[in-house]
Amino acid sequence: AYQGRAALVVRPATTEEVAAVVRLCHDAGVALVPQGGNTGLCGGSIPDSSGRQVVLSLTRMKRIREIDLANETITVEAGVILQQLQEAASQAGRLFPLSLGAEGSCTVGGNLATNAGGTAVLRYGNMRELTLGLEVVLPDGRVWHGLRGLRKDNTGYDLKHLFIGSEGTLGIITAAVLKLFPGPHSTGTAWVALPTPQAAVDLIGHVRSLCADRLTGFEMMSRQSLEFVLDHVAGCSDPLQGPHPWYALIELRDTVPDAPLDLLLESGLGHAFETGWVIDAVIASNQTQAAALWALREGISEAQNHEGPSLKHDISVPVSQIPAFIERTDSALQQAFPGVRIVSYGHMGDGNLHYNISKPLGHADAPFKAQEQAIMQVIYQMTSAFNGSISAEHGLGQAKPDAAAHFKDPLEIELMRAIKHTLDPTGLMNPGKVFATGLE
Ligand code: S2G
Ligand code: ZN
Repeated sequence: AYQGRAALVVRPATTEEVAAVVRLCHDAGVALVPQGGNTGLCGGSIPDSSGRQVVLSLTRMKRIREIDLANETITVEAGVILQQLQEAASQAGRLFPLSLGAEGSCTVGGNLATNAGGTAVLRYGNMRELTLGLEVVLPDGRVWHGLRGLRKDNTGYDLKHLFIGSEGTLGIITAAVLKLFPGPHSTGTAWVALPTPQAAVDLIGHVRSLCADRLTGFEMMSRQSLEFVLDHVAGCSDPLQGPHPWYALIELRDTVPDAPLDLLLESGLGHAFETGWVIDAVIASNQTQAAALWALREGISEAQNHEGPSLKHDISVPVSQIPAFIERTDSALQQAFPGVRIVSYGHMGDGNLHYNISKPLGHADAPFKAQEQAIMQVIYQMTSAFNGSISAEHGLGQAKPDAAAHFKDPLEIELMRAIKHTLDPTGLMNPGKVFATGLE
């Protein structure tokens, strides 16, 4: 989706090498574009077309430096692939909970730079909540050695939170101390059909009151989203009879081996049937069936690409407002752009919808793509009207700085610029990202 042309790509293997490259670029006035797994959806790791920017790839920094079981922490370098981190935690009998579709190729550095979310935020939080310490190469080449594994440290501003989510515009994250959690020994997974998004809101409230922290995932998707997957993802089939307007994938986890999570799901869903929140349901009877249900959910992102351009809108509103947002935005879009196909799905428990738009059936790509800005305006204006965010988890990159400048409070942009000018006065760290042109 984004093209660029780098003067060169540098692949340092240690923090000292990263610092040396940054110092050289700083002294030479050359802009740097940090890059991890390059799986971002907003072009945050792609250089501009000038051919003058240097891509600094963290992919050779792959060491897992330390696992401290008693402190429940793991210290990893930025180039470690998320799946490798998950496996290292599991081999140590622990869980590192961050999980998202790109986990086979995204890097921990990129997860930190974008404050990645994914499907377990409901229980464990974003990358921000999973991080205790950072090592960062600052724009002038100095190294901040902040790799502390402390859960309590009230000695002034919590500096790591400036760099988490800064998308490489304030410095280069080279390592982190991350939290580990007790590994789950029981999992319960259900796929349910719902009449409305409001039923999903009612259901998640009920399940959470019943299961508390054992509720680790609650993903919602529209029938349109499921139909794309059934049409384009091999090996996928509809778990229930007949089409239904909405679906939810519910996951429970417990550290107790053989915990009766299926019974908990059955009793929770029994009440949901009585109240009409649920039309139909299936509970996975083994891990294979559970994985097949997750494949339906994780397949949506890929499946959209088979239906022409997918105009992505990663928005969040208060959970209670999701039904009204969907109703009002769907009708506003159909009125202005009749026939557009709305692929509405996402992390219901976080109030985070991937509200993606595909072209009307039979229409050509180009005229639909030409409506991208107008469609985006309708969706972001409605998001704003619900006091939501125009980028819940994917960040701003080069795709959304203008929208952020338009929809965010000007005072927030001013404070962000003050921080940017303090840490990167020469503006060489990932220029053109996060800030709109002229606002850096
Ligand atoms: C997800 C992936 C991006 C998209 O699947 O949770 O974050 O909207 C999204 O296709
Ligand atoms: Zn997502």
